[in-house]
Amino acid sequence: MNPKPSTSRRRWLGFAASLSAGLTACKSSKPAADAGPSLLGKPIRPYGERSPFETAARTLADDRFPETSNSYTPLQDSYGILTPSSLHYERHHSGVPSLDPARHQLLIHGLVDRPLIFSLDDLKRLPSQSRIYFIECSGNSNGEWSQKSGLNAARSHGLASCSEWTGVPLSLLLAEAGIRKPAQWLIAEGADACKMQRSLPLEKAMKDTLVAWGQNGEPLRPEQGYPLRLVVPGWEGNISVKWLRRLKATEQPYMSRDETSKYTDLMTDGTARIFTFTMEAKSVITFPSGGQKLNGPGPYQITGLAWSGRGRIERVEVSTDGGTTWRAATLQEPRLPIAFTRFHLPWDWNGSAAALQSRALDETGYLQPTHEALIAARGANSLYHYNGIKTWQVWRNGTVTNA
Ligand SMILES: Nc1nc2c(c(=O)[nH]1)N[C@H]1C(S)=C(S)[C@@H](COP(=O)(O)O)O[C@H]1N2
Ligand SMILES: [Mo]
Repeated sequence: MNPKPSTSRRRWLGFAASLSAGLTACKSSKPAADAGPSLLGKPIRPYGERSPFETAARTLADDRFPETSNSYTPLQDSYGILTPSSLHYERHHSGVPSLDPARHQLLIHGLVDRPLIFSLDDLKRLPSQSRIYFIECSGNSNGEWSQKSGLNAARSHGLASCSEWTGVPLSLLLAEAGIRKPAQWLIAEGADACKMQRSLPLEKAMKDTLVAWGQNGEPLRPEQGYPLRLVVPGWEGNISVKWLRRLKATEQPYMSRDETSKYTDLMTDGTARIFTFTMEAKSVITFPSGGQKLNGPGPYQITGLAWSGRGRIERVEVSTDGGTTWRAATLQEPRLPIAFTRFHLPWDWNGSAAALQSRALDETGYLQPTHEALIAARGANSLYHYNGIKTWQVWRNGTVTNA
């Protein structure tokens, strides 16, 4: 054996020593009055809550009208690939309606052989499926167009979350109703005050769209569309209509507010891209990320999330020198298509300033672009569909800021 431990090994030993010193300090300085193993603990309870020591929460957008606003998932505090339902980001155009599942119905009509009305009970008698998908608002990271977006990963990337959704494939309901020629679109409508409407191409409706009532093993949260929502995998969040009450088969799209004046991308030549549904490959480092602090040089695990609306994440590379050199990160299995993928990379921080970046490649060969490449392709008028490479700046004192 090498009699002289390497510097990095010595650093590890120092790290471990300070860790155990910390643990001892914790024990003696903070005797928890009600937590001793010999004392009787709290009684059983019907619905679980997290430890009172945990405080991660959604950040509410600073808005005068919280009913038409949004909240961000604290990605910087996340583990694994699933977002707890209580922390799933929210985006509401007219608040969260209170709907009685016993009275809620879904109407399918328009160019169909048999107009149908389904109650929740009717739907639940059909063969259901559970699938893990991310949902991302196309407005996520919109501040990054000017590189002025939020201080932390919630603010910059937290309009994206990943849940297991349970429901029935929309194709099954459409087969029951019998789509008539020349229908090419479905108009989906929500039961909230704005009656949100989006036009969904029939092809996507038949391919993998779910009519979902379950989220992470229990009913949808009211904020996520209770009791029924569309989940349109990999497409901009806006089309996953919540509080779903109606689907109308039509020949043409409706050109509703949310697909004309909103959710379109204004190009530099004055034209607008429209029906830009797919959320393209994107990634963000969640540790170390803005607002966090590194406790001195030494070994760390860089970690983050990558996702693509086009399918599986194939590779994630991480740079600690602002994109000059890249190293392949380890991808956590299972890598599910159209779901968050967790990546890790060990990093021995030498204490000097570092610019951390990640870039994702999906199974179609699409590589997440740099900020500059995205601006060159789309201009800077866009509000939606920002997926450029994100930089976090680590300073010599260990603080991490948005760059
Ligand atoms: N009925 C209805 N559906 C809706 C919305 C809405 O305001 N009303 N917001 C849309 C937008 S813009 C997004 S990004 C997603 C957000 O879903 P979440 O709140 O479950 O994260 O729902 C979409 N579906
Ligand atoms: Mo959205």
